[in-house]
Order: sequence, then C-alpha cells, then structure tokens
Amino acid sequence: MMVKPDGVQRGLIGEIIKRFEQKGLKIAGLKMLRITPELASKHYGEHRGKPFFEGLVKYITSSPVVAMVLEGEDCISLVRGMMGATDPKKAAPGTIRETFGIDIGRNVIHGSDSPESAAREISLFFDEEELCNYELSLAAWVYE
Ligand code: DAT
Ligand code: MG
Repeated sequence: MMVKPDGVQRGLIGEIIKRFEQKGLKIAGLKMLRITPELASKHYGEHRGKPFFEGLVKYITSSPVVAMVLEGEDCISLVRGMMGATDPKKAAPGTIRETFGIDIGRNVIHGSDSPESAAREISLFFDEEELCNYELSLAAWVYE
C-alpha cells in the first residue's frame, strides 16, 4: 500500500494508516521515500503506453510517498475494498478514495491488486531486512 504524494501533502498519512491499524492489519514494513522516474516506470509498467501514463509518472514522482507492507487474512482484497474504486467519483461511500478524493488522477492511495503484484511491488520498494517479522499481540482479538 502507498499513500500517494497528494495524501502526504494533504496531511492524510496518519488518517490512512489509522484505518488499516484499526482494521486489525499488521504493519510489516513502513517507509517514506521520493519515487524516482525509473522506479515509477517499473511500478506502473503495466500502464506504459496509456494516455495517462506520463501524467501518472509525473504525479507519483512529484513529492514523497509513504509505502507500507500490510499483512492479514485476505489482506489484498480487504485493502482494495477499503481504498475504493480507482475513480473517487465511483468509489463506495466511506472508502478512502471516496472520502478524500475527487479526481482519478489524485486518488490519494495505491494498493497492490493481487498476490503477484504485491510480491513484485514489495520487492521494488523494500529490501528483505526492512521487513519486520513479529507477532501482533492483538491478533487473538481480531481473528477467531
Ligand atoms: P488502481 O490504482 O485502482 O490499481 P490502476 O492500476 O488501473 O488503478 O491505475 C493506476 C493509477 O493510474 C490509478 O490509481 C490512477 C491512474 N489512472 C488509472 N486510470 C486512469 C484514467 N483513465 N485517467 C487518469 N488516470 C488514471
Ligand atoms: Mg493498479
């Protein structure tokens, strides 16, 4: 998951992280970084050639982002659901994109969409030793 440049600039880092913490997900990695054009083209490689690609790279490299690795049961679909649809105008009420966004090109948050993309994106953003392997003591209160 990543808080995009607009989320950082708008002071939404804490608000967004809070939602995932309160859901009961485990944070296994967390960092702030400025995405380079090279990293942006790798991260958004699937969108190369699309009309919005250039603007997307410009936006994602325009200011720091906060990247995190979350863990939990059905984590990917859970997080995607909490994020809401790509276009904030179509996102379900209460989702992060619906609550905080208006424009598809400023949708505040990124989340991996499959186990394969999560593995790929985690390896783009984190070194192995930057990920923390630990027991979350609240797990017994989140999962039956
Ligand atoms: P998501 O971020 O929900 O996984 P995506 O992978 O299809 O969506 O696209 C990546 C980002 O590119 C998205 O968060 C915003 C931007 N984007 C996608 N479709 C767009 C469009 N039609 N016009 C402008 N930006 C778009
Ligand atoms: Mg995507």
